[in-house]
Amino acid sequence: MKWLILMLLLVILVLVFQTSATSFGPENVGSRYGQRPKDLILSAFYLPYESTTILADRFDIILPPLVEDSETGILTTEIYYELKMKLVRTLAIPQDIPYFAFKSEHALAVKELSNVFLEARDIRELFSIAILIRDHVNRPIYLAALYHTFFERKDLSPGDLPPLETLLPDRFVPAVVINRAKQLAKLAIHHKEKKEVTVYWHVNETGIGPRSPEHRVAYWREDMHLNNFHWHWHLSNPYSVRPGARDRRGELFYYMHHNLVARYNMERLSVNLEPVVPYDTWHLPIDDGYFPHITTDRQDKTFFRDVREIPLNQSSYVSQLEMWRTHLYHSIDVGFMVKENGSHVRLTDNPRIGEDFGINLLGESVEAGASVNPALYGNLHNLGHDLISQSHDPAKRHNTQIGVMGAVETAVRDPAFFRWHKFIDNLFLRYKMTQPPYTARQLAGDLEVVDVRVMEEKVLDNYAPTPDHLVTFFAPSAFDSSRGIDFNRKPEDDVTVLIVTDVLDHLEFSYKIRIHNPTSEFKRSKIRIFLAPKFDEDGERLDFAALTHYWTEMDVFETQEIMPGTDYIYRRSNESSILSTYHGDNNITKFAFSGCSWPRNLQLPRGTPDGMIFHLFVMASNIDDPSEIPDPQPNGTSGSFCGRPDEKYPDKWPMGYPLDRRSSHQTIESFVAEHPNMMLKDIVIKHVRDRDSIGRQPQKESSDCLLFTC
Ligand SMILES: [Cu+2]
Repeated sequence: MKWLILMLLLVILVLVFQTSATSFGPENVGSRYGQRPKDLILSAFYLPYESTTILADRFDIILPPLVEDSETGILTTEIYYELKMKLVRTLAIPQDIPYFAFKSEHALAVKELSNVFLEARDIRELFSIAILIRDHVNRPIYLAALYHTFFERKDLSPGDLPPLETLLPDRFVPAVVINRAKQLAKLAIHHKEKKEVTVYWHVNETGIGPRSPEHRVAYWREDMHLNNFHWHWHLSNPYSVRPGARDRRGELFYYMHHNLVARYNMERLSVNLEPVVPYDTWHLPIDDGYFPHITTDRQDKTFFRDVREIPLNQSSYVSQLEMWRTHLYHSIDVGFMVKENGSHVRLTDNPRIGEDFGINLLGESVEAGASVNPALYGNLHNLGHDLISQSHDPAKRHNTQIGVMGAVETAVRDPAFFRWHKFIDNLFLRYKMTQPPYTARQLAGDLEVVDVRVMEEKVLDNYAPTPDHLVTFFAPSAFDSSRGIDFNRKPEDDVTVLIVTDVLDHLEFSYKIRIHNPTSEFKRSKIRIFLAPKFDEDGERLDFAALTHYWTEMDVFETQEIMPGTDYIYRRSNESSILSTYHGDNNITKFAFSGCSWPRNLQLPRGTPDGMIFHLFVMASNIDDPSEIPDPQPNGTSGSFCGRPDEKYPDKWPMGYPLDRRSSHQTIESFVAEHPNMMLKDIVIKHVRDRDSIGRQPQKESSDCLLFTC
């Protein structure tokens, strides 16, 4: 009997212990301070100065017993066995290394951790799990999984995501600036006088010196919002996502990166540089190195070499890349890919019912995500990032870290990113050129575009905007780094540390489109607006084929009903399909936007001081299904560049339609002249130094002056 009572007591004890260790449901997260679920989860992002115990106390969370970490001496939680078993890959990644998105072990760790976040019953449970494990997992991997969770969960919105630079400033800002911020914050905390510290970071403090021509476009490659966008894109559309969870994901990979490279080339033309040279001769050195001053450098004259890992079976070999490239080129040229079982799958962008877009199959195989045959087509894009990021120390002799090309939040900074992506883009364009030109029927539309006018909004008193003339300039952009850098603050120290730099910007503008509706019915239309430079680096006119490399989407949207006869369509630039609908309400950090959105400040290419001429292409196409009411753009996602989780891509045509294929026309002018539903307009983009210089005489641009001060 005594034994029986003892056994019973033991069972009760085990049950009690298990419950306290495994259940972190809503009942455990108190609402002592009345936190909204959104605020609760956002605090899980901010790491450095609030320890797990402080955070748990603030939110009234019951944690399992704390233990002392044998290495750091910090008191932290112990993860219960069941959870540990779900996070085997995640916990195997060392905590103090950057997150290498293009390495499959890292991508799988993010997937594993986000699955745990997705399984949580509600936000409170998700929060409890997040703070329970955050001391134990690699920080960027933890953040990547949380970001991905915001794109997946219906009870969270990507529009609420904090900009990544506020969480990981050291991935966006040179180390010297971070040190300056730390010094100033220390003084402010010590003297208790200032509530706000501002650290100015000059746009010329880049990873490339003014003696290199590449310095001229460093402001663009190193733009915080552009790097933030690239991070968001890859976490909203990861190659490891469940196949089918993102409609036309492979095609979107092509389309977003194509636009990124096309816009980079427009920027290069604006500062008198030739378009980027693709990196496709892999035994030749990449002339320019890149020293980002945030993480590892990449010396001059590095090139693709085998990366020999220990263990050796994780090595990457250049010959693998060459083999995959040959197989991909062959598939493009013969018009089909070969599946694992040997059957053929046709490559066409005019798919029949049940067939996939050829460009989507190619995109999935090139990146590589849900490839039709991973053994044959390999992992070209990801491995290229990997080889460049390790080209400075491929045999691991110097024990250096991987360069910026290995991480999605920093890759765009390196000029080699664009050389690599122009090679990838050319591979896709090789496929696009195999597609037959669109037929007259495919290009037709019921409505006619009579005139287009682009007008800046009149926001300055002494400046009268000129139709079809737009202005760009540099303007300050700030973010609050207080929650991403450990300033050794105590909770009562109320000091905000703003980091300010200049970014390219423009005045808001709008399109006024005059439409003729020759029918007797009210009709809706889908308007497609694209931009490309009119002249190349030698001042020659770009012909139809050359423009295929340049067209970039400015906006694609569905109109209201257009009445018979003449009607007008008005559209504001900030409503664009490449932007998210999120609008920051804080004036100081107004550029900080959330979710997956093309940077608002880079909506226009820079242009030149004298004014650079661009083609604006406008097409009124028919609505795919007139009975369908267009979905509003979800908060925090650009439909055109990022797609929508679990929804169809918002357009049925191949991305880039109707300018993504060859044509029998030599020039864009003759192509457009044949179609009354299209219109071509010259627009001029002028670059001035800053907002105060708008409307003044342009300054002379001298070749030896620093980019920013000219
Ligand atoms: Cu990318």
